[in-house]
Amino acid sequence: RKSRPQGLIWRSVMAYDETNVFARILKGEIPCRKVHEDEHILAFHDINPQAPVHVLVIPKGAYTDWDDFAQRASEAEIARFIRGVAHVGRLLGVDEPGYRVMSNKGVNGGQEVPHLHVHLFAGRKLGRMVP
Ligand code: IU
Repeated sequence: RKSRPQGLIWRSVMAYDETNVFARILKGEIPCRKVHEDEHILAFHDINPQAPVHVLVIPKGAYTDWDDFAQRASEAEIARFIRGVAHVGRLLGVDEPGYRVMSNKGVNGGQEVPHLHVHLFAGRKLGRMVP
């Protein structure tokens, strides 16, 4: 029985679905309400907001989820993404009195779109998260 390609190669070839809706937004095939864009990230309003401010921030790189990103992205990419999310919070003017950042991973995390995204919720005092 042939052994399966291992680790990074297998993941990078097999994991990412290039037809997912956020890939199509990145390619400009589907419109979005853009908040911020640079070479590395895109931020846009969630189509179904769960708070007065509900923005999604995505890296432009082809990463399926938080774990894929942690495993394959360079430290520079990871740093840029985290700084990008915080930058978007300041652009939106919600860094004070604050916001919540969340990323769902996989079936049990409730992830619906298989391109890494961070939800930024703000605009009111948020309740405790009840799993
Ligand atoms: P999740 O973490 O994968 O469950 O979040 C996906 C989010 O993407 C969810 O909040 C949707 O409302 C949002 N979304 C969107 O903004 N635009 C779309 O075309 C689709 C989903 I499909």
